[in-house]
Amino acid sequence: MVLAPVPSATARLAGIRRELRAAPPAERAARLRELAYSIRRSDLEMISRAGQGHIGGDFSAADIVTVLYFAVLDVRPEEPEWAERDRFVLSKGHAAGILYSALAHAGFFPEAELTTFMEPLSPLNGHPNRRKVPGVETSTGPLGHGFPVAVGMAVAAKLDGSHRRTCVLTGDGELQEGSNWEAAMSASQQRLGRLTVIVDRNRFQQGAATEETSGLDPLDAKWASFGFDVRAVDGHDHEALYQALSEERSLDDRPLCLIADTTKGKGVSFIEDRVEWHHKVPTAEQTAAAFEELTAR
Ligand SMILES: Cc1ncc(C[n+]2csc(CCOP(=O)(O)OP(=O)(O)O)c2C)c(N)n1
Repeated sequence: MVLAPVPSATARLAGIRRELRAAPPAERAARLRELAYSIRRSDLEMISRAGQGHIGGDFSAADIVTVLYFAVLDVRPEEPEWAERDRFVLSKGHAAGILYSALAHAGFFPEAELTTFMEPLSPLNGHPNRRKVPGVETSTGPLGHGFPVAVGMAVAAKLDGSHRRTCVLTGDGELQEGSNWEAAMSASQQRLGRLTVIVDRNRFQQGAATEETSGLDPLDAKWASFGFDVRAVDGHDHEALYQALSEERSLDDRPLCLIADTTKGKGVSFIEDRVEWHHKVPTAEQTAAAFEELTAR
């Protein structure tokens, strides 16, 4: 099954991006917020229908992914392989649902396809597959793989002398995988100034808090010691995310790490900060209540 783009999606997305960039900050934030909550609602419906998914990590990443796709990344849904596109790698691949929802909202494929999430022949598997889903830059799922691949993409861009950006989203629990730190050393050694790693710092992993498992703090000092410029950002403040992700970076700057302070399950009161919602699936009643909360926000 091949997913086809929505007609005229490239022009539509470019138009939204242009408008958002030109808008006064309050208006930009309001529009991004509206989009992010619509993207969350679709994800909720997908997970509820499929009976599978990772709602906690999806919702903590929702605002970051929305700001990237609608205000920051230069991508063309009708030409997903356009060579000069900016790259986004979802290293925490279990959050596939929020990526699919964002890609569909951006027009990489019709939103109606989201109803097939997790069905046997659907391209929309539990982890993103670059051979099946347009817009997915690399297949992820095994934690600790996406960021190293993104570093390779940023090296390729630098060798090309290209200003295309590479952005990657990692989980904080994911950073317990040593491969990330090998990639970080390599990125700073090569001064990959157009590489941005965003850490979804929701302080939970599967089944426990990160600091109870294999603590990461002081995380900012760790990234700085690995040669990154480090910024803290509220991972649910759309304007703050937009500003942080729009910082001008040259090809030879140090790579950038944004530590995004997030809440796992953000947007639904009974899901927020509850460890069991890493991959718990809402009942019909919970889905209705969650949908209502996501609409009221
Ligand atoms: C190498 C590897 N080990 C284990 C898993 C199973 N797993 C999936 S999600 C997850 C927890 C990830 O935590 P974090 O990166 O903090 O993600 P978030 O809390 O943002 O969902 C684990 C252990 C995996 N996908 N890959």
